[in-house]
Amino acid sequence: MPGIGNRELAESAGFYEDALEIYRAHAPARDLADALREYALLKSEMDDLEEAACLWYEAKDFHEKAGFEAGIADSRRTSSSCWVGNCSLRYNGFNMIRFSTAGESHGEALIALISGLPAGIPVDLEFVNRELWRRQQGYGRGGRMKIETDKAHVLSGVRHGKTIGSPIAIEIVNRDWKNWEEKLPVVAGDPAKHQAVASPRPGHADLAGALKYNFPDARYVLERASARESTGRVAAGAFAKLMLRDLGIEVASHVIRVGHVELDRTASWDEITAVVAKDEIVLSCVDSATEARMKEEVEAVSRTGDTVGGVFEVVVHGAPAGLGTYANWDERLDGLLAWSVMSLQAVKAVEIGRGVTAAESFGSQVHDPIQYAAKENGNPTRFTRPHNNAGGLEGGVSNGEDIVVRGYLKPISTLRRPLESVRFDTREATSASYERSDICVVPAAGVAAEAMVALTIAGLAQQKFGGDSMLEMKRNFHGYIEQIRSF
Ligand code: EPS
Repeated sequence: MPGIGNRELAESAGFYEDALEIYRAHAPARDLADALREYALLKSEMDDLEEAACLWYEAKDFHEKAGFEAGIADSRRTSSSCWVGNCSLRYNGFNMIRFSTAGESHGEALIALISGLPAGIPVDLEFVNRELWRRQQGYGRGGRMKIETDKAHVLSGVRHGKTIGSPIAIEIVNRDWKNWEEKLPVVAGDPAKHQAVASPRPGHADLAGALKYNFPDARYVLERASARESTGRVAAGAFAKLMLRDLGIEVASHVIRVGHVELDRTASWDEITAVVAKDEIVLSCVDSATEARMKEEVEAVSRTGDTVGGVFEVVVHGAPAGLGTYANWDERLDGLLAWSVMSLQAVKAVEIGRGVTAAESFGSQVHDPIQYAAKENGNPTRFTRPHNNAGGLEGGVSNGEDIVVRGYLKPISTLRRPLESVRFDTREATSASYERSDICVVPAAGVAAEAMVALTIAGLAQQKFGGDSMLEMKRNFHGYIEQIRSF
């Protein structure tokens, strides 16, 4: 290999690159590793810490191949320090992912706008549309889902199959709009054709919304409060999932309760992903016998004109320790997750890990003992836990275990056998309004919650690892992973 000597650094770098090409093709692993280390030193001298870290990292791999223990440890440590140096220069606490949605349930379309994602995320539109399809599924969905085939029409921010760092605007057309154009026009239209929601439904936003916005009836309230809005969240969340997937982090959900029927065991990650991969979704329970009983529960309430709620569980697999922080109350991961899942329509409680059972148990039964798995040759691997009652976070910080968030859904508030209510116009006692709705939405709500969790985790990943491009983010991310591995 050419030495640094008196040559210009940049010229030397050129020589190293040429030489490395030949070494990669012909040299034994140990020699190539040594060459990579030399070049990494030169790159550090040139202040190109990112590249230096990559070279040290590669050197470590070849030292591993050559079985050179001292080299592995040295390269690993040096790679980490290069990364850390680099991350601290790049860190930008305000570099969060932002998203918002617009659209009414029976308007022309739903809109999702997401910005702050790095450039270079491979965009798989089939995946995005499958997520939208998953949100429409489940036993107990209403007639609307037979009308709609939700599809993402990407208007901006994606070119040639990748994100370009610009805001991404997505439109999802409401097919039902053709039935509502005259009932809900943008212009004044014919008042005789408007369709008022004359008496508020207990449990819905109808009454509080009408009072707040000074509407004569609850039509406009229903239009925006409807869970149809979660379509936009799922579209935005699919992009967050695509970014996370590029970092090796996956988000999935399953159903653990419908009404009185509960899954009485924990589900493995493989079981949950198998449920997510299904082409026919019933109630998204990992256990088929329990799912059959859940279905009977939905059938029973359907017969009596009632509705039923339940519990879904979202799991984040592959997230590193260190997302979120205990340092400030509004940066704690548990708080952020609770906020994002609780903001979904019909969610009335959020549980992190086994938070509910923890409240009625002793500390010795709840907390997850800490163990350490070392390889036979003494190389570090990772801290491990025999169980995960904490749900993958302690003190508001992810701890490297699966992050587990449960959402508790109230039953849908539109009842075919309506509860007592009052007419908006005359204040006379009457039954609550009824119009087409669902009987059970627990699997669909789980999909929407996956989106919210993915957006939260992706936002924290963007904040921690930064990066305008995926290349940059991945370097920072893998450097941090290496730092944790060699902790
Ligand atoms: C929903 C679409 C809605 C409802 C449901 C969710 O369609 P429509 O009102 O036309 O039947 O099925 O909305 C509610 C549960 C609610 O409370 O508003 C959807 O796309 O998820």
